Amino acid sequence: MRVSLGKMEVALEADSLEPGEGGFRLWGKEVRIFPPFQAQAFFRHGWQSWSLAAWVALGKAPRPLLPEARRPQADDPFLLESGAWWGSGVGALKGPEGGVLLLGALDLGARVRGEEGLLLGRYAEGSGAWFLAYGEEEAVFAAYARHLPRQLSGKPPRVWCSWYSLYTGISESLLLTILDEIREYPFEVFQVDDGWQRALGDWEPNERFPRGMAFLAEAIRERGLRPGLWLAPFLVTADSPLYRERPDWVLRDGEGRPIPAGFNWGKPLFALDSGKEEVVDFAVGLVRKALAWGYGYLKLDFLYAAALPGAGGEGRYREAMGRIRQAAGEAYLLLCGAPVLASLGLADGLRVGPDVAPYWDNEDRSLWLSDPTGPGLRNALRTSLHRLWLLDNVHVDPDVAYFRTRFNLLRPEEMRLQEGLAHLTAFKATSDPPSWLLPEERARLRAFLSQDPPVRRLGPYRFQVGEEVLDYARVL
Ligand code: 9PG
Repeated sequence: MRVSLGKMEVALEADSLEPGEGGFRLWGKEVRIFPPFQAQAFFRHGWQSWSLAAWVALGKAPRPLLPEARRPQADDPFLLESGAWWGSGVGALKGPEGGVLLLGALDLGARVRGEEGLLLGRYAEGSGAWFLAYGEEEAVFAAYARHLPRQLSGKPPRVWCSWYSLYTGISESLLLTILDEIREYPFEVFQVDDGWQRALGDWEPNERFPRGMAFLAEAIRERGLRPGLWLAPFLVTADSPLYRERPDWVLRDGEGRPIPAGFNWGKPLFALDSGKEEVVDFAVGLVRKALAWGYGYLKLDFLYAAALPGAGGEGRYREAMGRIRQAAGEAYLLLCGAPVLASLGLADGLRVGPDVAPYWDNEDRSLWLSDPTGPGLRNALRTSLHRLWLLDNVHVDPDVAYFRTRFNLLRPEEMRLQEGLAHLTAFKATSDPPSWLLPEERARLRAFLSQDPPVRRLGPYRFQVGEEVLDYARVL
């Protein structure tokens, strides 16, 4: 078959096709598109929030991650293990004149491979629909995004999040102190991150929260803020009571061995089997519990654990998350570590990159382990910048901005890039306690929260944000 995309004729193989808005719709388990140009670059879209999204050079094969870095929390294992360039759900080739040929799945569980003369799309199971377009980069991604689910609930929130300053060292008394410190700043959400729970799977407050989570939520609300809470509903560790009590809930391989679902906090992580109805009931119950405590903003994290192949993949993830969405009602759901395309329409906010950190890059990990998903500002900016085309589908969360120079190795111009990205997405968050800030840093934080400077795209990696021109080229 041949189709005419603008002025370009493209040969392709698919079961069927028809013209659609901004391009063509194709159908097939596997579709092949043959660009009439020699592509130089491939848009490689990682599976979940933390996975790499970027243009990569087709001349070079993907650098295999060293085994230490080939962790299930980095990406779809299939993508990590392949010697070819594959992406999750969507892929694109850039022609010599800069024109972009995009192939994007319209159903779940698809991968796209890029070669100099081929774009190949394949559904892991069954068959499905595809979108094909050619044109200017921004236009073709926007056209694809219009075919995907969307749910936009007003403006993104302004969040104080405990993670990137206190990490797991949070306590009721420390958070109450910070609540007082931020009184003068126009935050909307005060989000308690990881560190409040007894264990993964044991979602009760630990000894550092002596008056309980409902008490803390009430204290947050009294200060006019919306209480936010971090949960990882589908994770468990071997030292958690849940692991002993419900061994049948742990996702296992054919031999009955627990499937590794990552490594963090110095121990292996395991997934709860979202394919089991009881596990989804448990996750829904957990969300209900947090809502009953008074938390109206939930950061649901490590969600890829509910979308692993053994549990039923993205299809099962969407069923499980659909039930959570329903139980959550009007509460704000920020999904993190989440399969990106499969989360659209269910998430209010979606983390679109790896974690920021108070440094630019950890070269031990990014260079020597070839891992682009570790914490660091460069990795976070790179992937988030390549997912801005989702801005009309979901609140795009590029992670927190830093204002502090204390406990921070970032240069001011690096911090500006993250601050600018927050203005671009309108999702404004920080973890800096005002008491850590110098007077001029406090003023900057206040301005960040209270002003919405006009943003204009000057080029793929150049933006005008208010008076400033921000150039993200050094991120690439
Ligand atoms: C809490 C944090 C914060 C953060 C989340 C998530 O091992 N890993 O690859 C890994 C990736 C991200 C991560 C933790 C571990 O951070 O993105 O905002 O909530 O959990 O533990």
